[in-house]
Amino acid sequence: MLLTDPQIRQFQDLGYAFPLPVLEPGEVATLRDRLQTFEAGQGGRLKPEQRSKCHLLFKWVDDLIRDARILDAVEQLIGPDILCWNTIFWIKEAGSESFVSWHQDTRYWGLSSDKVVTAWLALSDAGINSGCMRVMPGTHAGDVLEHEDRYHQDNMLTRGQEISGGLDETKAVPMPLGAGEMSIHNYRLAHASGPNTSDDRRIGLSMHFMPPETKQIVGPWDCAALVRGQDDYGHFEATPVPSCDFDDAAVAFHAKAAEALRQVLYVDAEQNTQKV
Ligand SMILES: O=C(O)CCC(=O)C(=O)O
Repeated sequence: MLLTDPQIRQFQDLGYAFPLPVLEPGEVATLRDRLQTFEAGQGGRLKPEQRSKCHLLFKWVDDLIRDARILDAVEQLIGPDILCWNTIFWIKEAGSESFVSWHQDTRYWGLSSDKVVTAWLALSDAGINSGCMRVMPGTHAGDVLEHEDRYHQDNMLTRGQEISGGLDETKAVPMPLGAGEMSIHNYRLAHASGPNTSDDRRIGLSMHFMPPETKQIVGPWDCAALVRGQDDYGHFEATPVPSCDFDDAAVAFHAKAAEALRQVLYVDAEQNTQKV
């Protein structure tokens, strides 16, 4: 799937593009079923430590980060050599108060590049009433804003980090998606999302792509999957490609990768809220 010229221009000027059709209805239903069968099998929802770097746990997520329908669009934005740094499930249960405060990911991920791109794929409908993402157009081109840690049990972010100076919410743009559609945004773009007042779960999978010249500048070690082209830099250890869901070698690697991620996300934090 290729972005049109106006979509590329909008991404460059405003920091985002949506909705981009990716999966057919039958494919979304199959993937949602695989997730929910797994959840039922372990007796409940995903555990916090299963949310991040989840391409190392679920083979079908690893397949998604290599899917040409996603990567063709990403390549148009960051070039032919592409690493996937992280994958995160964002699940808001039906009627849940879960929310995400206004934040810029640049502030917390320890990545040196301005070109990191988030692709957010909807595995259920993600409309306004289910708490779809909202973005603040153009903020990707400005400074990294001051954030405060405002720990809150319903905030899905590790520290409840929130941009401290008031943002003008009247300028926010909601990005509603149907199941199988995706949005793309620059990780410096300020974004947030509200509670899910619908009677269905809102299931999102974010995939974070970057060019290989990127460095991890907060943590001592990090890893990423080479999903297209080549990595001439070697700043990130290559993650193993799982051969099946919960492949032993990939699960062992996941434990190390998730711990390294926690060290970056919680660096200097007052609380470890165990949300990842
Ligand atoms: O799923 C959400 O509502 C927020 C996701 C998010 O913050 C992200 O993908 O960076």
